[in-house]
Order: sequence, then C-alpha cells, then structure tokens
Amino acid sequence: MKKKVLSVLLCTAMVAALLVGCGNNEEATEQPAETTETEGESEAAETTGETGGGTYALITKAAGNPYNEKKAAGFEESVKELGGTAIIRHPEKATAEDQITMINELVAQGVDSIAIAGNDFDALQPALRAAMDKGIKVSSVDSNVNKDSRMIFVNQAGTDQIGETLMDAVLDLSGGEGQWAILSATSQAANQNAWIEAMKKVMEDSKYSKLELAEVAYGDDEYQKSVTQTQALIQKYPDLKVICAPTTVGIMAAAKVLQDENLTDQIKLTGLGLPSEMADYVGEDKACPYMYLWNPIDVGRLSAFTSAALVSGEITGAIGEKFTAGSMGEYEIVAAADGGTEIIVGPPFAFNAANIDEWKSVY
Ligand code: RAM
Repeated sequence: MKKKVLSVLLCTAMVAALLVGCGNNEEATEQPAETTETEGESEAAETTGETGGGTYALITKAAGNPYNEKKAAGFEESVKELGGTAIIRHPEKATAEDQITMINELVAQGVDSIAIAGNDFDALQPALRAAMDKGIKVSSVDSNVNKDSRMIFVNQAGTDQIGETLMDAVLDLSGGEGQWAILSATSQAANQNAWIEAMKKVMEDSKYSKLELAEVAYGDDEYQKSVTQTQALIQKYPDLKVICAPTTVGIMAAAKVLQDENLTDQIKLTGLGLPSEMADYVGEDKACPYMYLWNPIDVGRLSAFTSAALVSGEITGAIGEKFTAGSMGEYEIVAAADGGTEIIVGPPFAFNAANIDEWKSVY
C-alpha cells in the first residue's frame, strides 16, 4: 500500500536523521479528508454517517487555521466511519468567550459529546461542567482544559517530549549559545503554555546554560500579528540566533519574514509547522533547517474515537482503560501531568529537506 510505503520511508528517514520513533503515526493518513465545515461563530457543519448513531461535536480553537481544519477533517472522517453525526464548530476568534457560547449552544442542542481544543485552561470550566451534568461526554483535544472540566485529554504528543525536542533543536541551531525567542500563539492557550513551561524546565540543565531566552512573543495564531511580532523581535534583539515557534501559524509567518528580510543566515527558525505550509521554507540554506509536527488528521480521528468510546461507556477516562480506535489501533489511558488523564497520539515527527516534499501534500 502506498500509504504504508510512505510511512516506512518517513520512519526510516526520521530514525536515521533524528532518532525519533514513529510510534502510532506509522498509520499516518495519506490525504486529508475533504472538509465541509464552514467558518464563523454562528455556522456549523454536520456530517451524518450511513447508519446514524450519536452526535459528536468538535470545537476547535479558531477559524481560518489549516491545522484546525485538518484536525476537523480527521474527526469528521472517523465519525462517519462510526455511523454518527459530526458537528464541527470553529470560533471566529481564539477566545474562551466564543467557545463558551458554542458549548452552551451544543448543550441546548443535546449532543452526545463535546471535544474541545481549549482557548483557556480554566475559563471553560462552568460551561463544560454544565455539559457533563447533562450527561454529555466532554474531552479536550490539542489544547487542554483543567482536569475538572474534562473526562480525558487527547494529547497529540507527550508534553515533556515536545519540550525536549524543541530545546534540542534550539541548542543545535544556535550553535550552543546566544539569545533565542519564542513566538507563541495566544497567551492563554494551554498547549502553548505547557510546551513553553516544558522547554523552560529542560533549559535548566547545564547543557543549555549558554542560551538566553530573550522573550516570549504572542502572535495569537493570527498570521499578520505573527509577522509583526517577528519583525519586533528582530528589531529588539540584533543578536538573536534562533526563533522557536511552536505554532503552525507563527512558524509560517516567521519563515516569511526571515526570508523576505534576507536574514536566513543570521537567524534560524524551528518549531511546529505544517509541511504543506512550510515546504518552501524548510532546508539547510532556508529559514527553517528542520521542524516538527504530528499528523493533525490523526489527532482529529483519535478525538472522534475517544468521544465514541466515552459515549458508548467503553471508557470513562480512568487510568489504565484501553480501547480500540478503529484502524488506529489500541490506546491506553495514562496519567496527565495536571492530575487528570490523557491519551497520546504519538511522538513528534521531524521534517527536513530530505522528507518535506513527500509530506507537503499529506498535511
Ligand atoms: C497551531 C495551534 C495548535 C497547535 C499547532 C501546533 O495551529 O496553536 O493548537 O497544536 O499550532
């Protein structure tokens, strides 16, 4: 199968180049499923499977971000496979307020489950608890909400593993010393903040003692704001050696700025990016020598299978429970760092000049 061959090739390149395992991602989806969702606060898309059976909602962080669209496509695809109805909602802005409105609407509609990529760790708690009180199964995906607001978190990759992977990239690209900066999404995004904390923890090791984190800037996962924030970092820190953007929107904006301003020799870029958006910028002599990500389609798929397992009662979100996520195979629920529970999709993949072209049409 072409899909398998592609996966094996990627795994081989990964292991050889960066010693990162492939784990569950070896089933990476070859082509994103077609998305039908619409954007905007008052709009939603529904996809009904053949046999019917359950209404599973997904609320992403915000509209207009291809990462969220790919995640939604995976979610829809798996809900269809399960014979259910998928409701996809993309808030207009990456704020808790927009998400609270959507949660309340979905509760009124009487959905069976809500999966949410939280724009705030704590602020969604009253709305999500009200949903759970009505029997709706609530999980978080991509960006966590606190343990009292969810039954389980579908985490794309281990938080500490992402922190270590990114810090090692910063160390390598800086040549071991100097100033570096983080270009994040919103200041309230739980996934971004968890990764930034993980990076800071890793940086305490003496191996990183010659690195100086100059600033954490926030582009709010808006392209233009991320461009402006990158330009400001460049101006403020003339000796800046590395920018690490753990957001697909931020890394693309930063890559464009570095390339347009002919700074690719002076400042190196790494972080988390979509191969489809970063193909022109990844390579040794380009803005971003290498970067990481996981398959966002698989993140959406696992979120759908998790919702369905919660709704059927196969799992409750407790540590040690196992379930089969369709063709993705078996997953086990483990303890999350915040005292709640999670399942992890797989380790981060590295993308570099050698494999970016293979992956740019996948996601
Ligand atoms: C952006 C979003 C998303 C994050 C990815 C890596 O698209 O911030 O939440 O997981 O980047």
